[in-house]
Amino acid sequence: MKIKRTFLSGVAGLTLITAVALSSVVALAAGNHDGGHHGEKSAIGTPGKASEVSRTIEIKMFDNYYEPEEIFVKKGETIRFKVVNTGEFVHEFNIGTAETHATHQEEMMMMVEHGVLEADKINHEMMKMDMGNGKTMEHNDPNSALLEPNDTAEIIWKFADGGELEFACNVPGHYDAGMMGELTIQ
Ligand SMILES: [Cu+2]
Repeated sequence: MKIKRTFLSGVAGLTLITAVALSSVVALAAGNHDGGHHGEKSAIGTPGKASEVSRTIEIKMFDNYYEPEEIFVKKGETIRFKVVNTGEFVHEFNIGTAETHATHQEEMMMMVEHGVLEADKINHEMMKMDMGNGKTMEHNDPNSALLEPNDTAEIIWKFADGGELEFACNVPGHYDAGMMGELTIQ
């Protein structure tokens, strides 16, 4: 048992070193070409073209989970997501990473604090308000849809060749309640 564990941790250690080395190369490359934020977006994927859609995946939102609970896509595949909120609360379908979701949850907490987002209602007019720094709380990122009960949305998304992605609802409390799923690129 002891030998096995040492062997395993050795392999894990090597993998970690390789991963770190690779990710710094990727980070450098991204930094050279298009800078931080954009590089981060392209790791998630990019908005897709309708003409390149290979399949449609229907996503049902409930309080507080999705159906399906997991999504599998192919490298570089363009998917049309048809999202419907069958719950009684506002929900989001957002394609990202654990990291981008954490950041987004803070922003959505701010939306709740400002009364822009209520449990079952989105105050669209308030979203357009200037926050005093030229920024608004508008919520129209191409990788996400924020829906009131019975609302539907369509997202066409082209995935990259890899990455550990998650789809999630960043309405405060929902992610922690389990409203997220793994998105695997095969
Ligand atoms: Cu939700």
